[in-house]
Amino acid sequence: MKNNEIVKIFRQISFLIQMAENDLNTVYKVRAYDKAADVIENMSMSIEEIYLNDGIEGLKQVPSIGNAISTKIEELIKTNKISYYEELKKKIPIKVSELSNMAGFGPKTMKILYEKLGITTIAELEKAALEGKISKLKGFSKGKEEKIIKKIQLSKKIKNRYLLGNVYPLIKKIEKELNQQKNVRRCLVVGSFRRMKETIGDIDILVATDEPEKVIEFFVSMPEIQEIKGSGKAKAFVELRNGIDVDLLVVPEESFGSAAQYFTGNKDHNISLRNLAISMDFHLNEWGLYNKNGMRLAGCDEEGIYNSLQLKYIPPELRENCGEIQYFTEGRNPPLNLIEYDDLKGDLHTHSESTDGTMSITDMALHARNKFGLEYIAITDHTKSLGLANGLNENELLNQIDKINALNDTFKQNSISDGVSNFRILSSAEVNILKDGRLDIPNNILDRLDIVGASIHSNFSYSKDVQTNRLIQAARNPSVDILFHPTGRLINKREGYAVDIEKVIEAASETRTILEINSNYQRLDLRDEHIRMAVEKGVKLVINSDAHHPVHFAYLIFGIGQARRGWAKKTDIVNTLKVDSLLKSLK
Ligand code: DGT
Ligand code: CA
Ligand code: CA
Ligand code: ZN
Repeated sequence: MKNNEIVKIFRQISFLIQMAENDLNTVYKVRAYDKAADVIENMSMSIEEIYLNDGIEGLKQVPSIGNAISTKIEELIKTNKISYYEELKKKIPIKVSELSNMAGFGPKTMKILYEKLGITTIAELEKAALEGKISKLKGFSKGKEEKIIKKIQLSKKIKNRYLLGNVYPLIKKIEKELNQQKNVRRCLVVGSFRRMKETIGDIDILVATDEPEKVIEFFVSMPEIQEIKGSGKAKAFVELRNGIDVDLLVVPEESFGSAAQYFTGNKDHNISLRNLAISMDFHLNEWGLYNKNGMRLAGCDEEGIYNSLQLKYIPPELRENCGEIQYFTEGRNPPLNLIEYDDLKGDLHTHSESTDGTMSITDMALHARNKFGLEYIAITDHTKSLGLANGLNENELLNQIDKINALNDTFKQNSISDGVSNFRILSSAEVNILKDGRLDIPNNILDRLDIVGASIHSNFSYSKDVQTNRLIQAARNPSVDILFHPTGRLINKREGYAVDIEKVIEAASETRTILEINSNYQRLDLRDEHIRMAVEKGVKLVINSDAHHPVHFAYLIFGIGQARRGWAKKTDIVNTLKVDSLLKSLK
């Protein structure tokens, strides 16, 4: 029994309980299954092995797995079934594996559709929506029906792609461990992962070694691997416990550069590069770059390949065949000075426990400074019309300013006495944009804050014109410095509201409003091609974590990756500035 199979079953049980049961215990049961699924999803050990070695007691050592859950796991491993799950499926005979995966489409909605229209599969759901049956139900509308259709179409398109942030920590760990092996000379994760693409189909790992068999033997026995799908002299093909496939490719060291180039891709970039080689009477493949006499010109490192083709080195994030080969032609263009992974000095979008964050302002600041090396953060708690997040009203905002001023004073004093670097908390807010583009806090209050971000959190179903106008109005507001997550998308889950991004970029340019690159790996909003449009128009950008917990500062690398994919330079990103220069640069 694989970890990801257990996770799937637990998530389905949670979904079915919410459809089938409604008593005092429901909430607790649902939470127990959800938490267990979250934990198992991120484990590097096999749950089955833990059980086989140490029994129920072993399972109970795993955080979030208690009595009830461990007995269910035992039953599953012993009998291949959970009778409680079978009962639930009998009670609610829907195709739960399909329907529970449609995020944003919860068990409560599904319950109504099952009871009123007998819907049990996605195909039936799509048919009912297309026939207009759903909008006729009480509590449903034409808009909701259209959303269902859109969601089904989206879910057909995105099958089987993983979010970069969901696999990143585990893959980096595997890369590091391979690099530490004595017989591994070099190891690099290539493919879409290296290009920092927002979603990943499979993982490609490249290793240079003189002892391929030994390395492959080590790799396929790593605890993160749950199934070996194939393995040969220079290759292995496995599935990790979280379900993602990995291709391991082993090459001799003298071909490491050409193989890294080839397997980093993308495919179209490779084809263009190969054509360029052909036009110079060369030949390029994963083993090296050769001239017409078969003499090897380059291959041990990527720079050598690019330079021999009279190109400057092209960073992986740009290898999407979007004009990079023309741009990087030697002697043609000024250097790009892309934003680098250590360029950020601050974070202008973070939440505290005053609203829907989970930690105090002090904890957020200390983590930002001590663990992530930042010099400043803005606390951007939500504002009053966002009831769900406990949004702050005018008075609470003013109180928060006082609190932040006091904290800044202690930071100053401590840094003088401890000799540690000074840190600045900026007072701010994530102000909610209302239906008509006005804000829910008046300008005379906003002007007391150091910096102001604004974003849309509701009324996603308005027309493109209305949404675009909301954002343009917010940009035109003289108190608004930044538009947060401008399109509202959630990758693989929600397309975001309809918006004419070109017009928003134009308005940002006219009003000197900064646009956000939200680093939360579910958002990455703006997306890469929008970033490139904004950069071309000279619009300033900010890379923010949107941290609701101090560990979320780690998301910033995904925002930086996205910014690089959008060809953003250090000078395009305002939070590469020192705090004083940043504040001076605001509109
Ligand atoms: P993914 O896995 O869908 O997220 O995207 P990639 O880019 O990682 O694609 P993948 O895993 O199929 O292949 C890894 C790299 O190998 C790809 O980026 C470029 C290279 N490659 C694969 N197939 C071809 C091909 O037919 N021609 C060329 N020139 N390169 C290829
Ligand atoms: Ca891949
Ligand atoms: Ca692959
Ligand atoms: Zn936020």
